[in-house]
Order: sequence, then structure tokens, then C-alpha cells
Amino acid sequence: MKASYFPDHFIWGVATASYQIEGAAYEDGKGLSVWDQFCKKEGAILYGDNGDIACDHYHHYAEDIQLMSQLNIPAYRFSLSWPRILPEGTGHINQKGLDFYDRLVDSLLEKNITPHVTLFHWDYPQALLDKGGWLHPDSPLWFEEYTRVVVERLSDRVEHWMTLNEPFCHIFLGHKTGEHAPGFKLSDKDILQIIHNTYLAHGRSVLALRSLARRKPRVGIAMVGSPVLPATESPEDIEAARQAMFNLKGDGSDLSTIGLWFDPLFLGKYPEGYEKVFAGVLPDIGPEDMKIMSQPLDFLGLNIYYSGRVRMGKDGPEGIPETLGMGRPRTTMNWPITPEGLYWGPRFFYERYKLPIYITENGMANLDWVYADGKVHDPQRIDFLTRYLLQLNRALSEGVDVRAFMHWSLLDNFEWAFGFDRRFGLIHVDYQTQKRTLKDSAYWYSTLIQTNGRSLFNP
Ligand code: GCO
Repeated sequence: MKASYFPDHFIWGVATASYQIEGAAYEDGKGLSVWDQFCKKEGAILYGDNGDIACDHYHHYAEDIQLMSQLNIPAYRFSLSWPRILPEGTGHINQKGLDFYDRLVDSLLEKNITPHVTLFHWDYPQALLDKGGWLHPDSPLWFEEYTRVVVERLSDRVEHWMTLNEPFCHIFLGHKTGEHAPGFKLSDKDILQIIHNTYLAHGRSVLALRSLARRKPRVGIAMVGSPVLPATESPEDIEAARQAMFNLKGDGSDLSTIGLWFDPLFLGKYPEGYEKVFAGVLPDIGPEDMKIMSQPLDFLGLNIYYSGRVRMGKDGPEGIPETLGMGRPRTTMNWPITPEGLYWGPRFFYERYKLPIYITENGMANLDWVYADGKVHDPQRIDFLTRYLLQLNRALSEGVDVRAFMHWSLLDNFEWAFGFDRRFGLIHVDYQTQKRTLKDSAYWYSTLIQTNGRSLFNP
């Protein structure tokens, strides 16, 4: 393929999340988040790192915005820290917390950078966890209250909203495997109830945004969007990939089946066989619940990193487990490099849910350091992005309605349980000095943006 299919109004951006970059964990009246607490747990985070300071973005935001502006980045996806705004999760409002986001939004707009706000990217208020967290029947109301406070303050300037980031990771890694905050290992029954409550929270938040926002909002959600890839492009293998993504299997693995996470939000029902597969552990479902959680959205955000593959076997889809080994390419997360995810992901999700697609995250962790020449050379990242974006271009060329691409991440940052060990940024951060250095990939991305993707074809 030689032509660039990125449409004229395609949104190029970069993404971050509050706990991963802000620091100032104990400043200006911020309440505790579950991540503040989790990081104190022995062995929870690699090398005992924590987000107390992180990229100190709370104090360096002007510099970070200046760097974005220098790179001509038109859109910035960031999240708000719920406990910075409502230290107890509900009730008392911390004006200084809201003031920070005011300054951030104003500074972005001054530089013509469009803010894309995620309301919740995992730094849940500890005070609410102490009351029962997402298992509490009032948890959807708590999130609605938080949404109202934010919309009240920012919606005169912010138009682009995402309610939640990756409910799958937050719920599964946080409450099932215990790798992420709050570090719980709950029963399947509790997990299904948490999904249900989280989705009600999302629905109520969308309703609040639509009824209160002063500027007409564009509302979506950022989901784990890595598809299952077909082993070949035969119709049978393509069908196998679809089935593996969306159909429940009843083999004990269904808490990670994509259909379980997407269908309630976008089709207003749990996938076929839900009652049977999860008999005995089903959540309480009120008569209006499915309607509330499936509020119409303006776009579907997909975070896509890497994928597994299947082929069609005699009895349905068969996984092809071997994605690493034999020296295959991988990132420093040990994730295989599977660029076709940016073709099949948008295609499969657009086909099933018929919403415009935003790629809300894509990128890779690399072993980056500042070279003797003072620069950060990261050809792997440039190659990774080239390969992935060419696949996105293929999706666009076939009519998939993709509207945005947000690189994860603007800056190296706190990569959750991996601490500062995994660097995803276009900008290198020296955490000892807080010095920022633009990586080669930052300049490359800037050119890509300025040519609206055409530089992919004339590197
Ligand atoms: C995510 C997380 C990011 C991660 C990134 C790399 O949405 O999974 O949003 O916070 O840092 O995905 O693992």
C-alpha cells in the first residue's frame, strides 16, 4: 500500500494518566488513592518504586505542554485524579485540585492543544475503597457525583471526554489477580458484580455529561482493544478470530473474553450464554441497568498493544500459543510485536459495534537512555510505530471509520507494577533530575503529524 488514507480531520495525539505522571501525591489537599497505598506494600512494585513524585508533572506541566507545542501535537489525552478533586471520593471538594486542572486545560488551549479528558484511570479514592469500593451498591452514584463536579468546572472548555480507562485491567488485575491496586483476589461472583457496578457508573457518568456539559460533549470510553488475530486471512480463520473474541466458551476462561466486556456497553446485553456460563455467580441486575450502562456513545476508544492468534480447528477456534521464543521480536514488556492488531482491532470492533474508533493508546516500552551525544536514539520505537500505523492505514483504506490515534505515552512514566523500569515515552525523563529529553521518535512523530501520515510512505 502506498497511499495515505488518514482523513483530513484525523486526530493525532499523545496520552498519559494522572497517577503515572503527576506526583504531588501528598500536596495541596489531595486525598489518598488506592495506588498511593498499594505502592507501600512490600513487593508490590518493582524496585519498590512509587508515584509520589513520578514525572512531577504537577509542577512541570507548563514545560510538558511547551514540549508538546514544540512537537506540534494537536491533542492531549490525560486523566484526572479523583482523590485530588474529591479527597474523600464524595462530599468535600478540594478547590486546589480543581485549580490544577483549570491551569492545565487553560495552558493547553493557549497552545492550541485539544484536551481529551479521561475521568478515571485507576487512581480510585482510598476513602471509597474503605467503604466497599466498586462492590458497594452506591459506587455508581459516587462516580456520577465526581463527574458532576468535574463537568461543572471544566465543560466550558473541554469537549472530549472518556469515562473510564480499561475497565478490564483495573478490575481483573486490581481485584482478581492482585497485581494492581488495590491488590485484591476476589471471587468470580464479586468480579461480575464489580463489572456490573462499574458499567452502571459509566452509564450514569455519560448521562451526567450529556445533561450538564456547557459545550456539547463528545463522550466515549477507552477499552482494552487488542483483538485476537486470525492465523491466515482465510474466511475460516477470520471467523475463528471473531468467535474467539466475542463468544463465551464456558471453559473457565470467560472472565477474559472480549465480548463479556464490550457487549453490555455497546449492545446493552451480556453475551449469549452469560447466565449459563456464570450460573451461581451472577450479579444483581436491576430492570433499568442494561439501558443505563449502554448509553449511546460518540466513539469507541481502543488501547491496542499486542495480540494472540487463532486458526479455525475442527471444533472451533484453536489458539496458537507460541508468540515469543525462538528469538522473536518483543518489547521490554516482553510483549510480542503484532502490528496487524491495528488492522483487525478497528475492523472487528467497528463491524460489531458500529461506532467511530479512536485508538486511545498504542506504543512500546524500550530500553532508552540518553546517549553520549546527548540525544535519545530509539529506532525500535520508530519501526514499531511505522509497522502499526501502516496497518491502521490499511483499516482506513477499507473504510473502517478510525478518527484518532493517541500515542502512549507523551513521557516516560510510572508503569504500574513495573515502576519506572519500562519507558513508553516520546520524551525521556531522568527521574533523578526531572530533565526531559526529546527522543528521536518524538521528532519522527512530529513530522508524521505535520504530514498527516504521509511521511510513513516517504521516510
Ligand atoms: C493502560 C494503561 C497505561 C499503561 C500502558 C502500558 O491503559 O493499560 O492505560 O496506563 O501504562 O497501557 O502498559
